[in-house]
Amino acid sequence: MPVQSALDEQLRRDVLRIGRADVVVGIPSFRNAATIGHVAQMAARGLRERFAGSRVAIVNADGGSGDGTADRVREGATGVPVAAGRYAGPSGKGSAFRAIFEAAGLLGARACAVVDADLRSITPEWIARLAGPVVRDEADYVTPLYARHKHDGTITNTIAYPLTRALYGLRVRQPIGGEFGFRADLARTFLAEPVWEGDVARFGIDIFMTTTALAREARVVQAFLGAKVHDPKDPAADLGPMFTQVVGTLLRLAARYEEAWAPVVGSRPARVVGDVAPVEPEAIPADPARLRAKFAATRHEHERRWAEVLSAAVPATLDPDAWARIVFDFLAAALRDPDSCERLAAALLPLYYLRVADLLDAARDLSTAETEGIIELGALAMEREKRLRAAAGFAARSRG
Ligand SMILES: Nc1nc2c(ncn2[C@@H]2O[C@H](COP(=O)(O)OP(=O)(O)OP(=O)(O)O)[C@@H](O)[C@H]2O)c(=O)[nH]1
Ligand SMILES: [Mg+2]
Repeated sequence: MPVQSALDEQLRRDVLRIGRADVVVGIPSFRNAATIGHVAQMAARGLRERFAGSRVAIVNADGGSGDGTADRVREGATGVPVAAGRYAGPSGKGSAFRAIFEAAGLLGARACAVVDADLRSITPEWIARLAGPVVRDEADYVTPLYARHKHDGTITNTIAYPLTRALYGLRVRQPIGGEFGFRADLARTFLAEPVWEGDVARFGIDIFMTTTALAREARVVQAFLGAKVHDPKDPAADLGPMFTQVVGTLLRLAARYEEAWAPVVGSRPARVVGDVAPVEPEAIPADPARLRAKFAATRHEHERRWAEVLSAAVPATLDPDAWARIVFDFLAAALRDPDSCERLAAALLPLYYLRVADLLDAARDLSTAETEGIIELGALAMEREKRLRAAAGFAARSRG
């Protein structure tokens, strides 16, 4: 249990009133009144229709929206008890999850699913696929698998997926997808980690959960969910803070779990629950020129650190091999000094802009499915880079 509760009074009261639930759906929110009613409605239907006979509940942990978000949840969740209130702790999705973990523990839940509050494409089946494998004791941790537009998920495609795959050896395609299922035991493990004041309290939460599950050898499966349609973000405008939170957390955990991943060579596929049907995701605009401009505008701030970290000069374009070398140089620096992970992630950001620009150019005339082939090449490059470095030791300053 955490030293300080992550539940505010209202949330705790609601949870205690509900008493017990075997299957819990958690929804983190911050100003999602326009969309969360639908999410609650689909979650309630999924729980009622697909877990009939189990005690179920919905927990909404909110960041202090003041826009009626909690009312929309209570209205939407017909026939399912709702606990809704604010979480305590730093503002962010991770703090909301921490409150959901704590609530699931108090409710004595066996399985929990979490879904974002801005989802438009969620159906009751999502709840069945996320929580079902855990309820049936076929899995400890369930990640989402969806068709995403080739311009969406750039943090996933450039680093979260390929690096997590190369390190821990499992091909979890959406390690930071936002929707998850997990055993309550695992939620207890998450809660016990001393991470709740930093980036994990914000958008580092997803990579923290997935990495913790992988490093502790939980049984991980992927749930096919069709397409993810949610409130869109402009990749050039919004992704900076999210990148540093996700990548800072990824590097820090890599330092912590080196013993778990160092011996892993290559990777194996992760099991998929549910039929994978072809889906055409909504198009997302992207502008490589703008990303290159951001790279050019911010590189000078970081060149000193690059000189310390990188084993070669930054090439004009970042192909999969060049990018894999850079990422493993940063990983090596993180292993040498785990307390520098946030600063390292910030220094990697301009290089990520450049890598995304190159990826967008390479995918310009390709379909979403064909782009997947490019992502695969990127992942294989990371696996190769890991093999090259293993002999010298992963923290070595540069390759001999
Ligand atoms: N409680 C709380 N929830 C948050 C906060 N920030 C985000 N969330 C929730 O976390 C979920 C995901 O947030 P989004 O902003 O949709 O982020 P995302 O979909 O992962 O990011 P993109 O893929 O870039 O669109 C949503 O349910 C948000 O309401 C916050 O500060 N507090
Ligand atoms: Mg979203």
